[in-house]
Amino acid sequence: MPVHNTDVAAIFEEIADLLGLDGANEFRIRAYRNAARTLGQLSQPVADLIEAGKDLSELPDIGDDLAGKIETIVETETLPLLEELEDKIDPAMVELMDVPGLGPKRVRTLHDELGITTRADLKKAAEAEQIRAVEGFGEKTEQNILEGLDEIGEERRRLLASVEPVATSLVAYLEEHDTVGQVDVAGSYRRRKETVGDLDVLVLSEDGAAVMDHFTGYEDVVDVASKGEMRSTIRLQSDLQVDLRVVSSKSYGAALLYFTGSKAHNVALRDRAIDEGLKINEYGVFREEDERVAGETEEEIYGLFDLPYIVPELRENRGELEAAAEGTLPDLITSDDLCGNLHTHTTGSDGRNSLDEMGEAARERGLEYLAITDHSPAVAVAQGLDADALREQMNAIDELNRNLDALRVLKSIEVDILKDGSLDLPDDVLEDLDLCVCSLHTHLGLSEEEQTERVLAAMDNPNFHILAHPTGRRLNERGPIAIDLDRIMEAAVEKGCFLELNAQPERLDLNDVFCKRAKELGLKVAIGADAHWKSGLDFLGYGVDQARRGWLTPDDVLNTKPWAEIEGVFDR
Ligand code: DGT
Ligand code: CA
Ligand code: CA
Ligand code: ZN
Repeated sequence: MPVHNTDVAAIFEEIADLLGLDGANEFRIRAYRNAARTLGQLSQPVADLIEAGKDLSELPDIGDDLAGKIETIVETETLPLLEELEDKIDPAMVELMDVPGLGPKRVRTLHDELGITTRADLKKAAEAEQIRAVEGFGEKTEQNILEGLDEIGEERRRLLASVEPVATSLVAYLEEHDTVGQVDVAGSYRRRKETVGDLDVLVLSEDGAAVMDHFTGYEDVVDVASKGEMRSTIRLQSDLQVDLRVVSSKSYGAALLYFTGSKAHNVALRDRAIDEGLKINEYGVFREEDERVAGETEEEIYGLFDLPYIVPELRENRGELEAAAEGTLPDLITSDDLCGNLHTHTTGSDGRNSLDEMGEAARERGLEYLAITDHSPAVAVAQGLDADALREQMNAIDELNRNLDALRVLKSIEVDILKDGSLDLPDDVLEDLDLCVCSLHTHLGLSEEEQTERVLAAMDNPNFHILAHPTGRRLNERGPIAIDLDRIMEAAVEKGCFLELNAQPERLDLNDVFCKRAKELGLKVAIGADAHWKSGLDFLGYGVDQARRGWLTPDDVLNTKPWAEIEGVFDR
């Protein structure tokens, strides 16, 4: 895999941040930032320059030392200095930079003046009004910090995708034990929430003590916070907390239902129980005098309330109990229903695999069609395609399609919506594409009114088909932009456009709530992997998870249909 200019720039930015946290001198920090900027604006891959024997120190802001470092990064994908700094700086301080308004310099000052190293310290100091007293800060900044902390939360929540391999290994380990009959990861993980606070694991066994010894002996455990026969809590190397409960078969369904949650779903179900003179808890459902009437399976418990089984993804008390009672639960989409992907990058812009490689990967995954959507020129760091380069790619796609039978590669582009609502490529080339995916990547700070008008104006172009990652959020990094999605969704229905559910684990944008809203408006959603390398196509599954949480059926999703059936909708 070639190292991109953006990768090198990211390492330099990271070094600059870490040097800032370390209290290094300003000139040294700025040297790395300037070099990162030079790399970001370079029109040729540095890897190619090096291969051609060019002297990198001739580039602006790159001296001999940085030129050498760039070569090391291109060769090894990392830098000893970066690793040194990562070892030296407390990761909690690095995380403090996620608080909006806090850069390395301010984090360093707060550390030196008030001894702040964690989000909890920061919150306490802000609430005690200590921050306003530090030079360079003030009441307003203190207020912003508190609001920022609220926004991102005190604890970092994990991306579902990053927790999945950890959970899978743990389950496999627990299943190895002789007395274990069943293992389930309940909680937000089972509901497939986009982020997870901790793991709530249930184990079916009649020998709690033995299971707990096995559990706390797992090689990935770094801390045992509590250990009992029925319940233990541990912390894994990745800092993830796991609550484990051992349950016997007569209560297993009740425990699974209870610990799957959500809390709001549990409370609503408990209210139904009270109405019927029943008591429901994690041990079972009971009539007066503690007579057990159900508990072994979830189906049995829902059945007691005359309800069909409700899948975990719907258990958020957003109308699922009512729908279940009326018999109108949606028949949710599954990964098998998807037959194409409408958002894919290649080495044509910032992807890591070639057109042919991405085609092959799509075929291996059984997809029937794959839209190639490289960036347009406005995304300079991604070295977007201009009209000529796009025409060239379109020819390459024709050629590829001649050699493929099971897969159809579609000509497309992820074209930037410019500030005035025009699209970043001329209409005559956009017209010749199969479809056009449109994105906001710049001017994300416009007011809600301006941003909404910008997108509405863009939708007036008949070449506009799908609005990609509509709110621009990046989980744990950046909240949604200010934009009136209700207006945009209504306009999309009217004009025949669509919105994407971008399936990248840190985007998942549209989110579950907006998916449900789209469905209510009769707007179909396109699930797009936004794959930048081959296995990026597997992100589609995370998109499907959120689509299910958003009540979507196969009919509510554009790319569950064969290309022949949807081709026409892109002819506005
Ligand atoms: P998380 O860990 O923050 O991503 O979210 P959850 O949903 O996994 O929540 P967690 O780990 O605090 O608790 C697991 C489940 O246990 C939760 O989904 C529902 C149930 N639960 C926890 N606390 C309560 C409660 O106070 N009342 C009821 N009815 N259920 C609760
Ligand atoms: Ca949990
Ligand atoms: Ca928990
Ligand atoms: Zn993209």
